[in-house]
Amino acid sequence: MARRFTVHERRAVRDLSGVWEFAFLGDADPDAVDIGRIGFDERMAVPGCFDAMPDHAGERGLAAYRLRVPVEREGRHRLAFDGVHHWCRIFWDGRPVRDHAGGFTAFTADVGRAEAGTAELVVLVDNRIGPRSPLHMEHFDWYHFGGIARGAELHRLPDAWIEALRVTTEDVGRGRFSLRVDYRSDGEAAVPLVVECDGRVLAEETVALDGSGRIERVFTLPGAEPWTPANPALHTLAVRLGEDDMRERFGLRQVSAEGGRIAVNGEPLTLLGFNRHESHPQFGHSQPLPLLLADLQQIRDLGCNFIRGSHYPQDPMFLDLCDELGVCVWSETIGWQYPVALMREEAFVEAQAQHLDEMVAAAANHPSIIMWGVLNECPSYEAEARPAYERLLGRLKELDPSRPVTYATLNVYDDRCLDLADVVSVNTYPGWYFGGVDEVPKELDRIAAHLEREGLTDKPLIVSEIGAGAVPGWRDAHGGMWTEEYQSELLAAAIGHVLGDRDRFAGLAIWLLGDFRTTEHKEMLLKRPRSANDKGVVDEYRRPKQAYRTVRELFRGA
Ligand code: ADA
Repeated sequence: MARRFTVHERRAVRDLSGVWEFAFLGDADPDAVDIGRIGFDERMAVPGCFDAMPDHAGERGLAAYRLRVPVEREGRHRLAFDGVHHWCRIFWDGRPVRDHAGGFTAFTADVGRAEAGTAELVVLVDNRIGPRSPLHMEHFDWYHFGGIARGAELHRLPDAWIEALRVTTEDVGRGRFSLRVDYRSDGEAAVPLVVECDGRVLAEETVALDGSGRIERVFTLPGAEPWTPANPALHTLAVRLGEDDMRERFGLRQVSAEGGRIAVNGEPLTLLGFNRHESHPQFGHSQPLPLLLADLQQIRDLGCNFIRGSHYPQDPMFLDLCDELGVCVWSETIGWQYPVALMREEAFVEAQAQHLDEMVAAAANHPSIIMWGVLNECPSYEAEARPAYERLLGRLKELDPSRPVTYATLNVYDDRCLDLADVVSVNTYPGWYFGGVDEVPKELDRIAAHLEREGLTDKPLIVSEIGAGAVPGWRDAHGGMWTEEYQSELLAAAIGHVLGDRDRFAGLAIWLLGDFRTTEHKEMLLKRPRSANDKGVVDEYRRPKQAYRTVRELFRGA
């Protein structure tokens, strides 16, 4: 996985990014494709989204990517992909090795023992909305781009190898943290384990690898600086197990959500920020480094301390940069108003659970992630949807008891699942889908009063979406809906109200940082001029609108 540090120094890792051979197969059924007969007469960038490129803009169908991969030495090999949209089947030397559904999360594909020489890697990628990728639906309010959108690597694994490292802060003041090393090995063996933190040896021992696949240790870093948004101190852990190694960066920090406040290391925070989509007219869901940095420069310039990753897990490099810059992140699974009938289906909930597992596995060590979320605006107001919420929020708690969990509710007044969340997060559009700007403070007060009546004041309340559309450059004397003036006025009202009552409002994530392309679904398109959700304070090319200055002044003065 492309990170801000070298993850493996000893393990042989080959970066597969570059220009691959490509063919667009259109309406083909992946089960019927003979990969030996594909004419790869095009070229495509990896990482990249093929349907954001001029030759295939807006096309849906099956695509094939091919790369000839040098294999330096014979041995056990594994492919690692950081995100492929939305469904793929991977072939190694003509042999199918894995299918994967759902973009935005990392997964691996074991290819077994490979001979030295050149292997042929073919990836069939399907960007059609359909049963192969049940997590994506056409009515969602964003355009689902397709392709090998994030990085890809080939790893050679020794006889015993590290699957994952998990670092959990146990006691910030004493610099105590626990480390879990998940490993796999071909057989039982006694191998050296060396753990270093910031170049200091914390453990050097011989461990007997058994069937448990897990080594657990607790360490202290006396006097180590904790991670806070103001001083995001990071520590680098290097673990060597036998012939293999892995590094991870972490921060000493604990998060709590009690007494109506979110606190990092005991310091209550008012979360101020935006929802952020990973979308760009030229790159789709692929996020080139300069783009990630541009977003973060604007996030910092705007005075934000918070980003909600709407509505799917964000790029690992973005999270690394948030760790470094002290930006708190809400990381959530993919979702957008799934119908209740779907949420009752076992196969669907299972697909969500697998995606959730992948999200946590890839991102659990980021100190910037201060809460996990699921299922944006799904029917949490329907009794039949509750089992899905129970299962998914419960799964998050099981995988990571150290972070609060939440979900953005579409209808707080009838919600039936708020007791399952640690943080109550409310999406609301006063002044846009109902009422005028004067409705903003009234609605926010109504929400707070409702939660008080329900006895839910111990749970911090976040306004997880609020905003107004503004067609870039559209200004007029009336200052009505779709103008930059109106958006600016509405956001000022929302921010003013939240900041004026920090005892009741623990945070605000404005909808939206940057405009993005929406779905082709007619019902949605008719509400989206320029085919874009244009509630951003910058447009899709990150050019600031009038509201940018307004928000910047208010957030910076907070
Ligand atoms: C919802 C949804 C967002 C977006 C927004 C809007 O709250 O969660 O993804 O669609 O509405 O712009 O209407």
